[in-house]
Amino acid sequence: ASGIAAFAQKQNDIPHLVKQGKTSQLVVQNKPFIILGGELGNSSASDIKYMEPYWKKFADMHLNTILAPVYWELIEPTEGRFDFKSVDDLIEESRKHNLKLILLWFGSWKNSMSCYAPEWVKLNQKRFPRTQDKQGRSAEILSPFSEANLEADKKVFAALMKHIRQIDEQQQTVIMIQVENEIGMLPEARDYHPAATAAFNKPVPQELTRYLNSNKETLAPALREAWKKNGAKMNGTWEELFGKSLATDEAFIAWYFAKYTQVVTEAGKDMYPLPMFINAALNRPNVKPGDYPSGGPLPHIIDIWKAGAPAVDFLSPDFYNPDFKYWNDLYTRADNPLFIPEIRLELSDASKVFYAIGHYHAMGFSPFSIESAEDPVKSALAKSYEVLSQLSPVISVHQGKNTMEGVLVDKTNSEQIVKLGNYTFTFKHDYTLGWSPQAKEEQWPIMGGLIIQTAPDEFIIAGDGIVVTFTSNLPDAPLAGIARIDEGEYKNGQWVAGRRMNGDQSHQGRHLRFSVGECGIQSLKLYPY
Ligand code: N0T
Repeated sequence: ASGIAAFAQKQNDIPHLVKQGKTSQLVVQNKPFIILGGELGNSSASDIKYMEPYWKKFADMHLNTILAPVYWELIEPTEGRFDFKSVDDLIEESRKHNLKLILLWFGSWKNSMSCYAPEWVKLNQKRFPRTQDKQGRSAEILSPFSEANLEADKKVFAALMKHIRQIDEQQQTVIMIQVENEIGMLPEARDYHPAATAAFNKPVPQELTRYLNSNKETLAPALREAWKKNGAKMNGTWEELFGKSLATDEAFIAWYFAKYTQVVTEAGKDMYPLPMFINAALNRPNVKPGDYPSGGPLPHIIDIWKAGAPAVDFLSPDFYNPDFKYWNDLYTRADNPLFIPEIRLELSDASKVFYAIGHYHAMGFSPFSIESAEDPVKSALAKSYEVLSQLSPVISVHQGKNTMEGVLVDKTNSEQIVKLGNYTFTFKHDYTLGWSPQAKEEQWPIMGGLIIQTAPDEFIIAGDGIVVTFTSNLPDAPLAGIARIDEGEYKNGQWVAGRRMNGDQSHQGRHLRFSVGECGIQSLKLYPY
């Protein structure tokens, strides 16, 4: 191979993203990889002994990836002196337990705050300035308007990525990096440090106005409105272009958070270009900027982040909010594949993961504080992950294409229609049958599943607590009958059929069903008539 070809091959070898249809896949060791993950509690990865009892739990739960923090204060206790023991321990244990790692860079910012900055940073506020409120009081948030703050973060992050390359480029245990954590401004919508205010009164950088102008059709609605109102004027201060409002303050700080994170990300990628993403603490409706972590990579300002931080591969939602669909819709875009790095550890996760992967073709899913999982959450998630790990090779083939869909049902939204090929599928919550005694209860558990079309008349359906009926879309043969249903498993990517599901199991040829708690995979062949 020529030098260039060999170089390209080598570049391709490290974990990277590849476009497939409407999404991007994570490719690890040259195979698509679906992240069946869990994120560690914040302090758990600081002591490898503390982790000892949990590795077996992760195996029992069929996790393939752990999301674990790297703490600035631990890896650079003294300026310029790096100690990567905590990272090395984590990589070594993950390898022993056959797990991949997504490292979370707890650097300048962690949930808005800068609590992971080392002492030598915290104690030297003159050199490492903080954000200020309107009264000029400092918060424990490193100001994004300080060159010294940026330099310090850049240096340590670059050192970290260089170290990871040295110890892991061969084995590739580390597959992605989250840069910072839930960046945002509190308790004001923007920084009032004099350096920040000076930037606020300067013209909006051309880099941003140009981006907004050339993307004006696809901007997030609020931003599109603001931009229209301003008449697409290219020159002026933030308030001249966007008006005097908290929303403008937030847009302003978002831009500078994005620029800072961009520089940190680039410094890391210069050493080792793993895929890198940022997570967002979602805001709540009718809460004003400053009352939630403002200026993070939120949907209403996502374009500012895209413009300011192009080195960041994608932006991700952390779910501690209701409205799973609402937020996922906003984070799934042509320029943004969905990954869910955090979701509150609860029973519905076992269903939501099917919907995330089936409907949004998500790259992966990861409940928070995974080491604390106990039954019934633990076993429900374990079952979903087991099924999804069997299915991963099939899912990977269909990711980004129109041959895979997902469903999520509860008592109020108990039915969902899916069209695939020549068929229409009606997915209902299992309790709509009224056959289970629990169907009479006030609350129904959230259930979910996914469907993949593998041939014109053949489908794989996986999930829990769903019942599926079918019709044909052909005008001269509007009905659909079951040719056969088999329960089964994928072993090393090969389908191995188990029971033939007929009689009571298919309601004498009327439906396909997973009763609540019976998570599994069934293969279905239909015929139109
Ligand atoms: C998350 C986690 C961790 C009732 C919270 C969520 C993690 C961070 N932050 O345990 O701190 O590192 O990314 C903040 C959202 C809380 C909303 C609570 C609503």
